Amino acid sequence: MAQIILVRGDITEQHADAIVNAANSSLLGGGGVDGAVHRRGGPEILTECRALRASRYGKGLPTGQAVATTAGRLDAAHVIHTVGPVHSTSEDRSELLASCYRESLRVAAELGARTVAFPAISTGIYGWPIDDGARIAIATVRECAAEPVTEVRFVLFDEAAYAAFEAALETSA
Ligand code: AR6
Repeated sequence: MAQIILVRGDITEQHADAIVNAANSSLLGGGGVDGAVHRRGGPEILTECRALRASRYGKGLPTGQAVATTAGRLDAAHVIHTVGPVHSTSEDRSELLASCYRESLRVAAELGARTVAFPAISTGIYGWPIDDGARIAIATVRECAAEPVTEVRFVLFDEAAYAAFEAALETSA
């Protein structure tokens, strides 16, 4: 069972074997975590993302899936890009959000990553309520994190996100 750690901070400043990016299906960058990852990681990441679009993901990376590239100048070996669902009040998309965590961990394990840093996927521009996003994140990671992954670190940008993850961790213990 992997250890789950919560930290407050900027995910692009983390040292980890794999850093997860809250991307969109174009894989070509955006705002929030995605913007910061490409800005700080440098152009090598985008070059690999473009190659992935040209080869495996002509129609884009589907929501809930994950794919790895180099981490460029980030202090990590890999960036794992995953596409969270946009929150909806008319449809339950929880399974797609859980899939982001599950698939990212599967890719991380394939890469031999021991430490994996996640942002709170979908809880920014994609509008997912932080308490529910935290609950799904913690429950899924508890269920799916397995060897060789020994540490899953959630990197929370603000106090509200940190508090939501802390509560989810306590509730699920
Ligand atoms: N480090 C850690 N957490 C961060 C950082 C950071 N540098 N920046 C923001 N957050 P978001 P999404 C928090 O919007 O909701 C992009 O345009 C933020 O406060 O990055 O999945 C993509 O291209 C929030 O709690 O991702 C997509 O189009 C969480 O990280 C879209 O946004 C996720 O916020 C994806 O939206």
